[in-house]
Amino acid sequence: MRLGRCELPAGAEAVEGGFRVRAADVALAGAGAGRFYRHGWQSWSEVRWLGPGERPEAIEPPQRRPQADDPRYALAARPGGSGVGALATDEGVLLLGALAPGARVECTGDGLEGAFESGEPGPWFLAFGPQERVFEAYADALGERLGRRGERPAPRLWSSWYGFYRDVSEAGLREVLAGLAGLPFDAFQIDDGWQRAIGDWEANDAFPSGMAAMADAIRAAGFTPGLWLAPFIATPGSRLARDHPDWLLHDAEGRAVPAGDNWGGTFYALDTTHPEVAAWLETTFRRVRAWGYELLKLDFLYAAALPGVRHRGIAREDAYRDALAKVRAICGEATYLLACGAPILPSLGLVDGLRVGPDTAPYWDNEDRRRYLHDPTGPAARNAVATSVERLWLRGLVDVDPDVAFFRRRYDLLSPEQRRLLQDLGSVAGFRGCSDPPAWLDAHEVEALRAWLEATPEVKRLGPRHFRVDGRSVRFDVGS
Ligand code: 9PG
Repeated sequence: MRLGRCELPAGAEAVEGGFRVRAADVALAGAGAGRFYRHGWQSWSEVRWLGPGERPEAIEPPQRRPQADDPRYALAARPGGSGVGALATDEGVLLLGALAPGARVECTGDGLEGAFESGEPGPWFLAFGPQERVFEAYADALGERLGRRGERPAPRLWSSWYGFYRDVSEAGLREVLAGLAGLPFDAFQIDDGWQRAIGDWEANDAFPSGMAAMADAIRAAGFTPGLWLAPFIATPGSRLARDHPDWLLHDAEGRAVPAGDNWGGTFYALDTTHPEVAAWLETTFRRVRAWGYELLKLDFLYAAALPGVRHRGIAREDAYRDALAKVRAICGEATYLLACGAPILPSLGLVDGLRVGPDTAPYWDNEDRRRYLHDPTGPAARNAVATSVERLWLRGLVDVDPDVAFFRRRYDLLSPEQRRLLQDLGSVAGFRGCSDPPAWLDAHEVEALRAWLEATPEVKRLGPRHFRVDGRSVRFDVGS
């Protein structure tokens, strides 16, 4: 048996839509040159079909941008991606995907090589055929192995982020709640800005009535209360980091592992395998649930899977999945968990929704960062579209969140066509989110937003990035 032009690895057995094999590493050689499906590590990391022989330049400065992609492979010699890779030649698409966390797949030039970072054998899925079919078969195999969620329609979500950014307050959000009356949103999610510090998950002074009162107000307005947290990181100024420096993930030299730069400085990862961190996570999530929040946007999750020396010596993506499973167990099955900045494979089966691209923005491109720093993960509508559309195959395993669409023209630099593209992406993904403060919308824009939230357009896939949405041809091509 062969897989396109490649020889099947020893021990491979035929399964629905492809083959399975258990191995520490798998090599598929002789496929010929082709385009390589490069699957970035976490929600924000780039996903793109590289041209034959194309090798993207390292994101600048290398290894100091852990929030963009897996820092462990920032300087890898060969193009590669997280969990899954595919090679498209004239004959078809060859796919090699892990069915467990902790694997990387690289392009050799005329084939694919996959390996589990731990060096331990693990399950792989292999397939050859038309692009849509091999990814569908892989998704089915992943669902069987890691579990499926997101079988109900995704909640239509209002989020505070792309309207107010960190500048949220009880007074401001109460005004928004009043303005949203009658609009068909399911959930209202307070984003970053409510907390005392990253690590100190208590209301700050902008929320004088406290977070439980805020949840009550949201429910009274007819929406499911939602709240943003970044549970696996801390800023150095937080009480958490000051009182418990030993809770941070450390490297072999004993230095705290930086997880990125934001909030005016470097922030750090927690060692979620530390028993005291596990206990603190339990207290934190019990408190947030007791406040009345039933949708939790969990952000910067990749931090729990960064390379480092852990209290319990398990593979980093297994440590992440363990921590996430604990969060799920504490919150219960009924809580909607929306993962963001999250390693993709290790989140499957545990979360209801998953952000599948970088942040969108009320502007198209972030060209300086994209071109000069080789970083395609900066906030920009273009970047969000480019990566999200390459992860639509995850639908059916999880709600696929391509980030919000805009309806406002105020504080917005998008052209009508670009605004429309984001709206269509929400429709195609089946996940509709918006951050527009209703006070910024004129009557026409409110009606467009209402129609979009209510619609269930007929969507047909015509090509990898080409769709028909209610009879209109929509192409999610973003140019270079
Ligand atoms: C809140 C936001 C919103 C947004 C998330 C996430 O430094 N960074 O690289 C960086 C990346 C993403 C990011 C913020 C900073 O956005 O995706 O929806 O919740 O956090 O801070």
